[in-house]
Amino acid sequence: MTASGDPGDDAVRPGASTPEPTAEGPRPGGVAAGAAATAGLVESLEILRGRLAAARLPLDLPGAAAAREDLDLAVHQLDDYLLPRLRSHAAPLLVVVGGSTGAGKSTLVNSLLGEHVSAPGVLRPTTRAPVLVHHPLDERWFSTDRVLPGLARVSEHGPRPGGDATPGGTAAAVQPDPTRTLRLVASDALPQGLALVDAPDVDSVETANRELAAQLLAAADLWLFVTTAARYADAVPWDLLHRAAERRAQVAIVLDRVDPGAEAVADDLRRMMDENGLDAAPLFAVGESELVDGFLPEPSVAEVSSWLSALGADDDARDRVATATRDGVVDDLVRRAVLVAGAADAQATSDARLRAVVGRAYDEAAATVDAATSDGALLRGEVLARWQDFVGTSELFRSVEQGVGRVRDAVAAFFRGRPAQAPQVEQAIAHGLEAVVLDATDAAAERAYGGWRADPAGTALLDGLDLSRSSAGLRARVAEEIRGWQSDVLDLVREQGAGKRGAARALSFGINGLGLSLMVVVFASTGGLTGAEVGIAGGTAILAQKLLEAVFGDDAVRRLTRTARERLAERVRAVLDDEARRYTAQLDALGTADADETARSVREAARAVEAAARVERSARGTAPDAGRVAVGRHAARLLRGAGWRAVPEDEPVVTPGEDGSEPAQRPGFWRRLLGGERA
Ligand SMILES: Nc1nc2c(ncn2[C@@H]2O[C@H](COP(=O)(O)OP(=O)(O)OP(=O)(O)O)[C@@H](O)[C@H]2O)c(=O)[nH]1
Ligand SMILES: [Mg+2]
Repeated sequence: MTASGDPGDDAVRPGASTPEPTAEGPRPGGVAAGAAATAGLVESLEILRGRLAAARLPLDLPGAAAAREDLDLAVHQLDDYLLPRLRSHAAPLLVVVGGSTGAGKSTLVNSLLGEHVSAPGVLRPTTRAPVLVHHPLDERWFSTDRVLPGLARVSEHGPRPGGDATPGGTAAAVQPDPTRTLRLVASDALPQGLALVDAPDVDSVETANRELAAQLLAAADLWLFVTTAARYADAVPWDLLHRAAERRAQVAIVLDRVDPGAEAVADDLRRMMDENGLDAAPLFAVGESELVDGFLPEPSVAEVSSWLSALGADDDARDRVATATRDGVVDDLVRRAVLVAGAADAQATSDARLRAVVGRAYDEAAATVDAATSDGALLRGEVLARWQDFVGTSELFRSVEQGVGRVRDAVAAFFRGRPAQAPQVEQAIAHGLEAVVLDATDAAAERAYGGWRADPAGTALLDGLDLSRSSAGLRARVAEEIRGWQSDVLDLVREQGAGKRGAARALSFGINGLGLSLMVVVFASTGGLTGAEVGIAGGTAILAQKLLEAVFGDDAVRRLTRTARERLAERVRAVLDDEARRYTAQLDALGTADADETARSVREAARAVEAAARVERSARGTAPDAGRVAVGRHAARLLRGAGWRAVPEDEPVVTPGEDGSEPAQRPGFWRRLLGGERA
């Protein structure tokens, strides 16, 4: 979200050099530094937001799900709360009424306003679309997507009579998903500078409700958390309250529908709050009573009402609440971003590990093929038999022992007489070679698959893919590459002959024979192999080598052998690479190869936020009023029940500390909330 075009933006954003004057006139000199520091913080947060939004944690590593949640929360924290809060310092304080299902949240909101803005109900969950109530003059802060940009606005001017809270005037229009909308209600009953949100239940049976409730609470300057005697110890609300305490979000708790004589419950809740980092949060107990026209009696809501009214009337108090929550959220965001960076590093490590498993498997296959095609192993069985059919006679061998000039003639004559046998040798070689490559490739697939199966991130990637075996078209592909190589070999021989006048005659008839000879030499080209040592295979190779040397000379044969081997290795490698890519393509699609870059950039941006926050906090020390607009001065309005005086002003109205000492005073509620005073 950007602030551009936002009428409510009070211009504390990057590049805004001169802060706008407040209602009190131009800001003093020290304020400029404060505004610049705020702009610096906003800028660093925008950079972090961009990097977080681009971050992906797709590999299913242990802890990745939690990190993804952190990532999601961090982006929401920025969009829904932090950036809008910083860009629009003067925006009303957003008080989100959240809590357990059916605890009486909507009834409480209606009762505080004395208006039916949100429909309560016996069916759970009742509230799906959150209702945001604001003073009519505060509408501009909420009608744009400045806050909660993901929720569509449905505007209502004033509550509907009889508590029918469905949006009016749009009956014929397509109803949007209630869990993705924000109903805006303008109400005179609310002080300017304070907005109330009636949220869905945090422990809803509906996932969308739960998620929306959590999102709304994360967007709040202040939580008004409603629970009951039956639910106050439930796990889900406490999960949220722990998170609030962790990030120092400002919280007040309402224990609703307390039966007479059940005061021990309030004490127990107070104890839980103290033990769980919410010792500074006020607790209000609202007694169970008959509703009148759907409203709680005024005395019942008097405490909550007075407290909220006091907050509405006090600029400094609101400012401190908002600042305390926002500082906590900045710190929480940095912590979360660092966790995300750690998770991104883990993704990069895992990506590299999975690639290495595949790399090793197919490198091993290449090595196996290399060994099996150079140690003479191929020169057995069918290949040997066909080769012997081809060269057959020892006559040739004898002529090879004679002078070079005669040999070429003899070779030419020899090959001329035996064209029919050549294709059979070629075929036998192709078959043998094919079997070697296929075996090695299948073994590599097994190893790669096994390696990925043993890795949690790998297992998830294999789901639904048939990667335990080589690809279906492998046999045909290998056969094609081998044919290609055999033709490479013939080309090599042909090229070699073309540059050598004396070889022309031998070549005119003997291309195939010389090509086969070269293949045979390749298959026995491991250093040190001799006929005596490797028996018949070596002997076969020696004859082939002598033939080639007789025609081309020693050097040329060495060169030809090396080149032919290289061509074979290249073609095998191409096949293996394609097979390996079936695995690595899964990782490529996820883009986890450069996750370490993501980690680095997120970490760097988080550090920059940390530094900018430090600057902003110290600048605030010198200019505490930076950006604040004096709304509260006009907000003498009291919420319903606030004027009720059931207890004298100086008597305790909130459950005091366990030892009963220092009872809280009504005017001090919000001061305790701000941590300045302890009950
Ligand atoms: N008698 C009595 N009934 C109440 C009181 N507070 C709420 N109720 C009733 O309890 C039911 C639930 O109240 P809601 O205000 O809808 O509760 P909620 O927390 O908004 O519920 P969800 O939106 O579903 O989470 C409704 O039928 C209310 O009329 C109360 O103090 N006294
Ligand atoms: Mg409700």
